[in-house]
Amino acid sequence: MAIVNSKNGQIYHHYSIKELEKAANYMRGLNLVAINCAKSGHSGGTLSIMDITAALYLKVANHDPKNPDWEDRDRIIFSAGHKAPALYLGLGISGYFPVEEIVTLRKLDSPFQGHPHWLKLTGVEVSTGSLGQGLGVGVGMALNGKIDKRNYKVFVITGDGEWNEGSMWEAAMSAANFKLDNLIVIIDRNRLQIDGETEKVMKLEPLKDKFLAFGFKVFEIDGHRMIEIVKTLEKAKKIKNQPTVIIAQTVKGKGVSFMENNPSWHGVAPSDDQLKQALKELRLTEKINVNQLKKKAEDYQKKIDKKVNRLVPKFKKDYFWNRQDKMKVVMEPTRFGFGKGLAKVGGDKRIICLGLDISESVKITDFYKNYPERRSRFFSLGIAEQNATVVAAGLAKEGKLPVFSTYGVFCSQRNADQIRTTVCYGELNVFMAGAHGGISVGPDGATHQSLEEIFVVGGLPNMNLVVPCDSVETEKATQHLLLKVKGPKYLRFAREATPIVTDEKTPFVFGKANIYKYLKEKDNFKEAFSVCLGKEYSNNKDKVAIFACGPEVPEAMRAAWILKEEFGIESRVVNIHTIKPLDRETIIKTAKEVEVVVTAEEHQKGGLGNLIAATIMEANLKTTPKFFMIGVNDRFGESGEPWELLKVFDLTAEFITERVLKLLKV
Ligand SMILES: Cc1ncc(C[n+]2csc(CCOP(=O)(O)OP(=O)(O)O)c2C)c(N)n1
Repeated sequence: MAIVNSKNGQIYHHYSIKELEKAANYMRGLNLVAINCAKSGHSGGTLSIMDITAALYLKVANHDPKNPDWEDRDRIIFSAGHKAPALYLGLGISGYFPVEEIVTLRKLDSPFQGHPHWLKLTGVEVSTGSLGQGLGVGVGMALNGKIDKRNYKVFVITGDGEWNEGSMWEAAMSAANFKLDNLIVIIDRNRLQIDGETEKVMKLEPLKDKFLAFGFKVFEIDGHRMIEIVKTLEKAKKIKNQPTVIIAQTVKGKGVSFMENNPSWHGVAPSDDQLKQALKELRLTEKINVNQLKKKAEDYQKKIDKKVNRLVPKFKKDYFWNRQDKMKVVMEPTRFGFGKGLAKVGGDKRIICLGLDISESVKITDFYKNYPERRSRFFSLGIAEQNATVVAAGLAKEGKLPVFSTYGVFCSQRNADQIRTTVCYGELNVFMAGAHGGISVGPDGATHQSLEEIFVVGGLPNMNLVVPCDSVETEKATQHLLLKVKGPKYLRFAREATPIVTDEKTPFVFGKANIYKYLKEKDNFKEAFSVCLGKEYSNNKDKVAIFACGPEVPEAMRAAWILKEEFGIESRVVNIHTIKPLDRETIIKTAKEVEVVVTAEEHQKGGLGNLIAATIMEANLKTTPKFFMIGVNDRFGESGEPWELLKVFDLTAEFITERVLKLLKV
């Protein structure tokens, strides 16, 4: 069938193959415009799945945009959630909303999140983005169809790299076990994932034989030949007693010459010139009014800018980073420090690095980039965080120093039980580097914004946990953890460029906090502060202490600057870079000396804050300071620009300052 009136069964329009091809081409064009407007997004993998998306939404799947919750609709799940724009275009082109609205993709408050969220956009069946989970949800929905004796089908779109995840095979096993003939799995077999060719990253072939052995009906098709796509999908709907998999041979970046088969286009947006060229190649220059669409996106962003600006507390001057002639900072992502640290100590033959298909971005490749001889100590495990954790455990048990790194969410939570029971219980020497921590990951949205590691990892016995404040401190922490700390260790760092506030001379003692004191305005922000170890600090004039970790340390320092310059309030900033073991001595000493304590973390409120609060309370002081925690307030993140999100989530210096003033009743 197709798009259908759920009330009377009437099909709204019978699409011909030609019309479907045209629609897919148009969707490709709009897709690139939206990604260009967002300045980020997945060009390659959306283009490879676009023909199948058009066929499903316009021709094969039964659904009714006027009745999105129709119980008998076919379900379409994008298990590969990063292909979200294709899903949005499928919905838009079918009439769920005016399709041009997609130009607000990845912007703050947009229903078109970086990864799909079913509670933000009607028509999205399931929230996805963490690879390897959508297929299992599809199994559940198909099972429900059987239980309730409904005739709907469940189509699940998966990437091919996604099949590195063990959970995909668990889901496949259960689909065959339950003979789910209402489940149709589609593999976007474009043979590329982030780290390169699927067969080099983690061999998948012989894929067809694997599915046959699992008990699937298997079709192999050209995923860009519309007639073959439609015919095969229709055939798949009629298969009985077993689930179907369609291995669709596709080309990543299909339709745009410079994107085709080029892994570097995985997660990159086209520039204006590249967009122009792409639309020319797609013969859409006359059909898509780019200027008009870009204006729509810009107008939306202007509204957002206004809203965000209204939220931020105002002072006499604009104290935001590098807005004044004085107090300048250099910015660098903390992940660079991880790469540099790894490169420095990587000559130690015991160090083994494990790649998890996001290697370049998290900088683990710096380990061997300038040292080809180390390449033999780098192993790619693909998108398989659980396996990496236990493989690392095995290496550690044999005396090696294994390191793995991926997005903090997948590095600490996908594999939480492996970390707990195998690594921590066994006290194994595994280095886990949780990259891209916090909401400042930005437009990727909630699925990729790790906000819980301090709870999840910090709560584990035997764990060592460091959250460094800048790239220099990250470099020091990397080297120290790797070579000097025995046992499980987790390092949390971020993707976005943040101010460098330490240097070679700044002390870094594992387990011991540093204290910063704002002195006076200087040309260079860093030089406006003195810094020493907590136990060496003394100042009886401070009324306020701000305890912070990670990139909230520079924000806390900026708050100290505002407090002194605008209100004459003396404060100190305590950099708790080591969360575990905690520097209780400095925390208690500080609590005795100040009237107000504020904690600041780019994390769910309480990761750091609860630890500081508990330490102070357990000390049973004669007088306890007033207390407040700054952090993400028990909610998920969302898409938006990194600094925009820090403001919306009340995490910048202006909010810390405002809170201190409230507690001091200024
Ligand atoms: C559990 C998990 N690990 C890592 C990632 C980061 N990531 C996003 S896309 C991607 C590669 C996906 O490759 P593939 O499935 O082949 O999709 P395609 O190449 O078609 O875009 C990775 C590793 C993620 N989203 N989820």
